[in-house]
Amino acid sequence: MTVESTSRDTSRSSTTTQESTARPPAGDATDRAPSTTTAKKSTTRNGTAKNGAKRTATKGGSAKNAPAKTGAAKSAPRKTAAARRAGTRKAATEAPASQAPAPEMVQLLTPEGERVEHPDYPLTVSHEELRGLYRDMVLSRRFDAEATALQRQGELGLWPSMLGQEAAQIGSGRALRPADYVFPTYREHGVAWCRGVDPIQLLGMFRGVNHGGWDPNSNNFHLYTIVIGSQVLHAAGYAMGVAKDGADAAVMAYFGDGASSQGDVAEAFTFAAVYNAPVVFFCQNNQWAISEPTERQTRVPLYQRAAGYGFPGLRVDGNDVLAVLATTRAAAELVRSGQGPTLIEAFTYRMGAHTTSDDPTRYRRQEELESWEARDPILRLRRHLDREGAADEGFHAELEAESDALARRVREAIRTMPDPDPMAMFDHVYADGHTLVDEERAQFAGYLASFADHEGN
Ligand SMILES: Cc1ncc(C[n+]2csc(CCOP(=O)(O)OP(=O)(O)O)c2C)c(N)n1
Ligand SMILES: [Mg+2]
Repeated sequence: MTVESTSRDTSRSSTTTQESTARPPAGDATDRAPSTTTAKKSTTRNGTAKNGAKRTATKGGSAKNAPAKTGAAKSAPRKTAAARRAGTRKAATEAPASQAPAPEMVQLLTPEGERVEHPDYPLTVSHEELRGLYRDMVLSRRFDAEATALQRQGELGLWPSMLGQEAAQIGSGRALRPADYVFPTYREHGVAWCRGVDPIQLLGMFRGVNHGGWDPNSNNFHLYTIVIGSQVLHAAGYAMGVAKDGADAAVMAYFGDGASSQGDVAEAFTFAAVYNAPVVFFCQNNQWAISEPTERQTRVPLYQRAAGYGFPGLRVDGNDVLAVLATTRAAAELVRSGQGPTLIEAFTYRMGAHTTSDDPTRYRRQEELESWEARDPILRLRRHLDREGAADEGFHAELEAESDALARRVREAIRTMPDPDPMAMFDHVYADGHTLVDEERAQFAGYLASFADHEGN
């Protein structure tokens, strides 16, 4: 389903490069006219599951047979494998899912920045609100770019960039109320921004100086979760608690297209559905799970999975901040009103690398990237602001200055971020202490004290 390590990425890259060369550019569906399908209607749109399962099995077999070595393109065994893959693709192309009309998608802003209406998602936004959304997106992109640069300079061990996903994150983040609770993955820097988490706090874990760096209860924003999909199950459980408390809050479970294949996500869907839990499952389908394209996760559009669990699902243009805002607001309202969970698939694109350890040129085509760059979420809102005359030069100049100041603050903060006290690693293992941990603490203290230059901290 997904590729775990960088080394395994590399070993598979000859396969994935070949395969992705032949696949149609991801996200062709975004080029189509905006949909008029409601979330309710979309729950009935399924029916290819049986064939899908069959095809998946065939493709799985093909992947297993793929050569493990890179650079095999010119060798004979590679040719055989390529032929096998071509056969697999043919089978997939002939399958009904590929011939089905492009899935419906809610859109309120075209890539040219033109406002369009959707009968189920009316949205009135003032110029001030538009500027606010634009500011959020610009500043979170700047923060993200700065973090990527700092990783390159050795200040962070790793950074997962959110480049390209700003509309999905800011639109959904700004749709929430303070009492709502968010369970993020590791890439939700824009959502963290909306929740009021100081961006500096996001960096500690990636610098290796703490395990999270913020108090989840201060902003109702849980710690980043690296274990794919596990936070979705946590969110479902939390939402079940919210329902029992009778609280007026929505729970947001963020996850990716790759995570949608995890058992934890399936279990979360089941529990949330049968317990009517107030959770919005928010899947950012950014088209890739490291080097694996979405077509390796599913044979039906991801939002249609909701139908099988008995709750509504919809696909929204994830590069359209207004559509994401409107659909997430509606979904949050729905779950708060006690009608059970709902699924939003935000159809977007990861424009950068999976993380700074990844090299996407090994497995995806430049044309694909360019087709999505033309739909850049920030550019789209900028075009809309210009059309509307909603922001003058003064606003943009001020924003640029604010952006530079944020970048400076991030750089200064990371370079002065204190290293942790090594003894602190024992502090939160158990809430009330434990004899084994006490022993280990004493042992480690002795070890540290054995160094001549040890200063007692
Ligand atoms: C349980 C588990 N399996 C594998 C991994 C390795 N891994 C890290 S990110 C990732 C891909 C996730 O893709 P997706 O859910 O689409 O999220 P994205 O990174 O695209 O935002 C994988 C497989 C992991 N962290 N946890
Ligand atoms: Mg993904």
